[in-house]
Amino acid sequence: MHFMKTYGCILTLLLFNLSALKAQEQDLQLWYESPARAWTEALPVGNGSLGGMIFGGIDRERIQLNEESVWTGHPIDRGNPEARAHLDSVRQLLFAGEYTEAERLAQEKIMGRRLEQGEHTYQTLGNLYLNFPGASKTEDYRRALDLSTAVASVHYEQEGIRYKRELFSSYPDQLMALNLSADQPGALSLELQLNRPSQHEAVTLSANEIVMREHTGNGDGVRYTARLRVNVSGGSVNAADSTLHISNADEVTLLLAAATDYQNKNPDELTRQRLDHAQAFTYKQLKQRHIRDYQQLFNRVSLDLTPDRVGDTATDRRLERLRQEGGPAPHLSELYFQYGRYLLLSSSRSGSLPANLQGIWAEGMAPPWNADYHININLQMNYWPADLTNLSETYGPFFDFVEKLRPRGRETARQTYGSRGAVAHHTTDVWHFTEPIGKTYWGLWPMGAAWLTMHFWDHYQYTGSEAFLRERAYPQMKSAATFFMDYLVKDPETGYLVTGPSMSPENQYITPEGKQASIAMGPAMDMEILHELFEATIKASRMLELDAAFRDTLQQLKNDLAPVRIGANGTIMEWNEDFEEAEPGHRHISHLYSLHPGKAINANDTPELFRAARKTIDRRLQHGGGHTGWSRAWIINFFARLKDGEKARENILALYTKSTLPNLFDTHPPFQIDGNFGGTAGIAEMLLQSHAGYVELLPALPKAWKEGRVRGLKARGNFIVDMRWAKGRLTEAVITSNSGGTLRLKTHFPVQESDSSLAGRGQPVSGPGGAVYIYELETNPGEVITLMF
Ligand code: FUC
Repeated sequence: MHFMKTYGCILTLLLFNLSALKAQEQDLQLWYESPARAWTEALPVGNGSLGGMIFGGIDRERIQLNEESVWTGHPIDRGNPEARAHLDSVRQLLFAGEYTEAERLAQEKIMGRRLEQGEHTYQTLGNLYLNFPGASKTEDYRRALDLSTAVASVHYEQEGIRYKRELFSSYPDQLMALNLSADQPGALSLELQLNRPSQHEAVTLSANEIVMREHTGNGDGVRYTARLRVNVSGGSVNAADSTLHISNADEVTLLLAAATDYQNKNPDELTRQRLDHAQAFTYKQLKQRHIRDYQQLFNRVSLDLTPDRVGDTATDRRLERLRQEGGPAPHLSELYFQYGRYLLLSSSRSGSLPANLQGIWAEGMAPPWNADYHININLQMNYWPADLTNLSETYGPFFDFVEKLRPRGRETARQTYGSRGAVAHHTTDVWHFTEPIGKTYWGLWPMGAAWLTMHFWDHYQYTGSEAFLRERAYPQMKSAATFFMDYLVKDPETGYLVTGPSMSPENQYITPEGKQASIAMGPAMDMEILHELFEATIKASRMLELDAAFRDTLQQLKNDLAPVRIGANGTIMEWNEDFEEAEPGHRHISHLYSLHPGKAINANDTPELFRAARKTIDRRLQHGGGHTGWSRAWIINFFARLKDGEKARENILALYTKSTLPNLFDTHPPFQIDGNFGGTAGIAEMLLQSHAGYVELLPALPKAWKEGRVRGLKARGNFIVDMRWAKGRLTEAVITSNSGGTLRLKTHFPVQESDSSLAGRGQPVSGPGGAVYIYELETNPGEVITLMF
């Protein structure tokens, strides 16, 4: 074995940092040769809460604006007061095989109130328009988003003058900045307007400000203020007819702040304070402050999958070419991966709401699904890359939000099920509702909170923060597990404990009478989530030395939980009876929860289920599965966990060619951001996995990525992993142990012998001779371990 500690840091620097920086400067740009014609061609900027989409128009620039808490509505009770009284009857009907009758009764008596589309919804903040009167023919146009700085830009030439616009949304200064400049003095003349498609906005003008205010939802929603301040050098500014006119300026900087009263703060004051504070800085300083803040997080990870660089092809053309000609497109994977990290940083910073179905970017007054928080896959998927791609800080808003569901969740548990603990169903919104709403075949699924809870445990595993475990993860886990202690029932036929009435999101099955039904007792996904939730909660309570009696009860219940089973066709049974799916190619592949994001289905512990999982995906795909962006992204993660790099890559290409818009937003269709985040996580899972008790290096490397390096991915146990490979073979890994502790390492290549002082600390558990090598060694906090293969 060859554990080389010496020079670890220097090597890391040489091998990873320099090349990574070079790659980032050159290639981490989305760029286009013409202005955006549609919103899905515009480029997004964001600071977690304040977002903009820049179109780059020549005679008219449009920056479409969002503020994450611009929501209509208010908290309302959406539950069905009759639910609890009818719960048992629905269960009995399901146990008796009266599926459609059970469904009818549940629909009538259990389901709560669904609001009309758009009643409580996220909405656009409005638009900032810049009109350039008399604009003439343009040359040398380029519109770009640089992921290495989080600055969008537009460059062009007109009548021999070169013009430039730059846009970014700053987290440290909580504002958006748009700077316009030209290479000749006095060349900038434009008109500015701020408006909103509601047409209920009130716009006021002063010498250098436009302020827009509104009580959204016609008075049922948040109040917002958007405040735009103009700074010009040279030229003049005049206000007239709700427009600011700027004439013959040398340079123009527009600063925009926006806020709402969602958190009971005064948006007028907040926006004024932010802009006043920014007056202390020049545009250049604001930009530097933004870039410094962004790069501290973004630069932790670099990915280089190809020695051949992309050359000079615009992003939309590259996508188009890939669609027509196919191809390995490894560089597109670098870009897509880093774009996912960019989007997470831009839609989820601490102190804000979590990324919604569209992150923070939504164009109109009634975005699809209200751009809310669906919690039967979508919100969860948004956070798959958070720890893995070393952006643990972006998780803050997610945990805050899930904790805020708890009081309502306790009320719903009591009212609907007569249970203690907290529950949430398939979706929620900024008003934190948790009741089952709408149709049974998507709404009657009491597992939302339980699944969200698993993220707390996972985050603890990645970060090793005992304070997080004690103060946040464990109380959340206890509350979720407590609900199921009261709620689970015994299946009279098998004696196992099952959930229900529930369903397998959002699929239906064929009843023995040939009818379609959705609700069932003990669907596979529910049981998989519960096995893992109970196991984690038991472990956590033991680690924290808390709640011994509670732990024992949980252990007994866990022993009695219905197991996951394989059906007659060799796939994992989606329901507790071997039903046929109404939609065998359904986009949700819920019964593989324990393959990903869960961990119980893996080659070591459950080889039969592992093989059946493969068949399950194949069956879904044979029947047209993966047709939505997020579904495709999940499939990439599944194949990564099945250690099938070729299949993972095949599905990555399908994601790019079938479910990606010109601005690289994922499309369901329509635009939905989960696929971006799921795809990003999938790429990382192909390179590094740590769910099964060890850190596995290059578990699913496809042939097309035969040369490459990655720096900065995070593994559970708080290890930071850098790797380099050539000809499809791992050559070097540098692992930084942030918290110390046991490193169990799994590789497909043996570590070479060496005379290093670390030699002898690791033991190959299997091999040589076998295809897999497992090393186990104790690490100290901060220790850097360099391994040559
Ligand atoms: C889930 C999915 C849909 C869609 C919606 C927002 O319910 O089943 O496909 O992504 O969320």
